Amino acid sequence: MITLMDNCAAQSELLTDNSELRRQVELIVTTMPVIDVHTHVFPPAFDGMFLQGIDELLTYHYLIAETFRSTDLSHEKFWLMTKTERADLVWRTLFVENTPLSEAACGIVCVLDVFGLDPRSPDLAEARAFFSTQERHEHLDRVLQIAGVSDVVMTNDPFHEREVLLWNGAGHNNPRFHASLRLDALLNEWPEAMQTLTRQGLRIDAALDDSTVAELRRFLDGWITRMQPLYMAVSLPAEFKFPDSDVRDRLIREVVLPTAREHSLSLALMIGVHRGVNPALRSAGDGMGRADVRALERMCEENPDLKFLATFLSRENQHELCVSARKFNNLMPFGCWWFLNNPSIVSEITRERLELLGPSFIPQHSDARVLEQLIYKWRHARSIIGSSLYESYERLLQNGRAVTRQEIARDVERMFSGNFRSWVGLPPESSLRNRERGS
Ligand code: RAT
Ligand code: ZN
Repeated sequence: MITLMDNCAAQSELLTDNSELRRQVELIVTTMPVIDVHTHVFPPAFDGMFLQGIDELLTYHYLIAETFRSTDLSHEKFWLMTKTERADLVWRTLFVENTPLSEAACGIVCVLDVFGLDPRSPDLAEARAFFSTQERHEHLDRVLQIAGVSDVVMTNDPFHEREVLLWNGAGHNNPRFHASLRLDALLNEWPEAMQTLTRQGLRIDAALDDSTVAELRRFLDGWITRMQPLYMAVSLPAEFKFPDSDVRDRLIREVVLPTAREHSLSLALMIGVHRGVNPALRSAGDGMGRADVRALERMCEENPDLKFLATFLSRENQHELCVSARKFNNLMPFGCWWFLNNPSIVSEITRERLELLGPSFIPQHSDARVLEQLIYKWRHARSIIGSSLYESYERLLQNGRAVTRQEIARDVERMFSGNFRSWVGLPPESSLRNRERGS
């Protein structure tokens, strides 16, 4: 029988053997609960936005873009199809007529395999039968448990009609789902946002006079009260400059940053997206470009009392982001975003972050849109983060300093949840759950 003392001794034992070190790193990284700091996943209460099952998985915009690499079908004809027909086409094209080699396609294979479904099936009958018979809440809990995700941060848009209805109604009461207040519509589509807000009865002046600024501040205050977001967020084009002379700059300075200050909320900046590079692809048509990291540095420098989470879409910006984070401790790099979420690039970015920042960053977020994507995205991420971390500990060992299991667990916990919790002020898991139970 293993006693408590044996267990404590094992935790603090120095790991001087490479294969045992690797085994322990893998074990800790695969079992440590993670907070998924940026997703587009919602709980079942968000009617029509809780996406799950094989048809949603296969019509993910990453896979739609890839399907057009291997079919002659026109975009127009594709968009005329029903969701079921689109899913059938994606399956046939990427999984039957071709080998599913890409990261997003391999992810589907992983999900099917986890649920004991045949990834070589000629059609989707078996998978559809399985997913359509899962009870939503039980399935949600099962997926979160398989993925090892303790908490999910949603992307919540106060300009999204369906969401607005939900928040203005019963809201949701799933304690594992947290909101983030997304500001894209306000900061990137100001003319349309102005019209929407005016329709809602706000007094908005295009010249952004003082009373408009006050009205916009009240608008955000109201949403913060309703959603209780963990942070505010915006995605920005590669050309984003700060300071700048456009309306976005004024909105950031006069509305967003003062709101962040007043509510002690971090601002997440996701920089480098080119929206609608190919509009015919709709949601699959966005591209990317290299951004100027100096804009982020200036924002951190001008606002030392505010905290920023940041991620860049271009591989070329990753090293610069690490260096910026060494200069500004109000800057937290997070995730390998979207087109970067491929094993070769995640590995490179994670290693360069470990080398430049130690454990003081958030290695990954899933960006999942469909529930079951959490399974493959986290399985793949854990495997690469584990290898990168093992390399770091092995180098440490070669240099004369072994680590213990306890130290590995401390580092992994910090990167998988601790850094985020302390950045956004989310209480530790146990106290949060107790609070929700009313104790
Ligand atoms: O990664 C994605 O799925 C993108 O479509 C975007 O949602 C991006 O992550 C974003 O949040 O803008
Ligand atoms: Zn996203």
